[in-house]
Amino acid sequence: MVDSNASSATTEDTPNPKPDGNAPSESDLMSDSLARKVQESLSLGKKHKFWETQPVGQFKDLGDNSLPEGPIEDPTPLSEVKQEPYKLPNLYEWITCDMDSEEMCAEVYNLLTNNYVEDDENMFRFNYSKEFLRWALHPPGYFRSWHIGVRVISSKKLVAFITGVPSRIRVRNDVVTMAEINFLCVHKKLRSKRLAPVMIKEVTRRVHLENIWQAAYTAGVVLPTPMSSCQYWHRSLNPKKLIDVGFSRLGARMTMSRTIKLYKLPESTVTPGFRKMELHDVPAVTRLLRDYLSKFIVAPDLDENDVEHWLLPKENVVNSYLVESPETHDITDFCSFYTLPSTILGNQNYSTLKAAYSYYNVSTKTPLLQLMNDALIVARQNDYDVFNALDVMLNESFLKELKFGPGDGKLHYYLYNYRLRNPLRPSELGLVLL
Ligand code: MYA
Repeated sequence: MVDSNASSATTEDTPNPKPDGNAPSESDLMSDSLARKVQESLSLGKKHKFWETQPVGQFKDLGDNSLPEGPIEDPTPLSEVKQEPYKLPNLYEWITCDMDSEEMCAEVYNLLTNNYVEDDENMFRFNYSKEFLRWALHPPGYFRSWHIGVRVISSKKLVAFITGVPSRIRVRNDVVTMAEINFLCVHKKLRSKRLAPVMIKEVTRRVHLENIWQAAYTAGVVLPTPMSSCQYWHRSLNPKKLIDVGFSRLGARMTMSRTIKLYKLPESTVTPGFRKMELHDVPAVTRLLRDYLSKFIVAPDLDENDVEHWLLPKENVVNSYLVESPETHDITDFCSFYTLPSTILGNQNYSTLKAAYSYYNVSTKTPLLQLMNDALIVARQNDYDVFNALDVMLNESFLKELKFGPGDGKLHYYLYNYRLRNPLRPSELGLVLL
């Protein structure tokens, strides 16, 4: 659905038929289309004037396996990090955004609500809530100085924003402290004036000042060079509304009533012991998650503080459920999703699409398919219109069977100042960025 940091509307309302045995796999197709995009941009002589100057994998090095994995540039002594902010065009000034302040948070919310990511057809725009923004920007050990705004000096209007939060990300066997960069936004009226590169350089400088030299981020656009290219899948929960607002289309030979029947879910969850996560579950959930995430090449290194922050349920922000064995009381399975509504642009009848985004899911005893079906059921009970999931981790194993359909956009994952020898398949990725 709406995305450029996400994907866009489903192209059909029935899940895709399974590819035949000889067809290329999803991940082959993915890297082919990426390779095509890169080829195209190289042959067009398309330059990335900014990204070519940055320590990121460059397109010309794709396929060169002789380059070592790991940091591209060494850290510089902190005394050599530029002490003063980058220069902005004359009429603008930097600010550090205190998201605890109601006024500041509202200003950021308004900038993003009106100017952040839209789908390719400009039908939907992300509408991160204020509670969500506070949660996303205040994890353990966050730096206020990484929440950066740009104002017009005369009017004080906020016109641009970028953020970082610290996180430990494991790449193979190395746990690297990184910044997760998100919410880059330039007001629609100030686009294409090369403000984004200045924003990125300024956040980089402030990250360096904390002696951190790597970052992770996602984008809907292809930049030099994705570590993985993933796809969003969408599971209709409220098909009539999704069709009415143009998010999805009625499938061939489908009527509305057949479609509603197709996506109907049971009234209540089926797994015995399925319940909401609570504070006292943090240690058990941390153990489950750490064990699960160890299977992926790139994944966050979560401790109990991180799990408490990122996964303890928070109304209208993040939902987490687990399975507590009725016999042993062991916590055996876990699933979670976050809430990211989108504004529906220019529709008479509806203004908001309520979307759930699959976050981290772990199954050890309950089949993943059943666990995720229960997640769909609670999402439907809570009035979500659609449940979205990327094809990361083991998600491919349930998407088609649970009637998710592929979206038509991609989400590209990137690392800054860290080279991987080869791009990863989505199933090798254990990371979900907000
Ligand atoms: S992804 C979400 C991005 N936001 C949106 O899509 C919201 C709507 N769009 C906008 O607000 C603007 O179009 C933005 C660009 C701000 C995106 N990531 O100023 P310009 C490059 C990185 O003239 P504008 C998210 O938040 C573009 O290729 N670079 O363009 C993660 C070109 O460079 P080059 C991007 O359209 C962000 C240059 O900017 C993106 O007015 C991660 C043009 O600048 C993009 N999404 O503004 C940021 N879009 O010539 C990187 C365009 O080289 C973090 N560009 O091709 C890197 C790590 C930093 C920390 C490091 C610490 C060690």
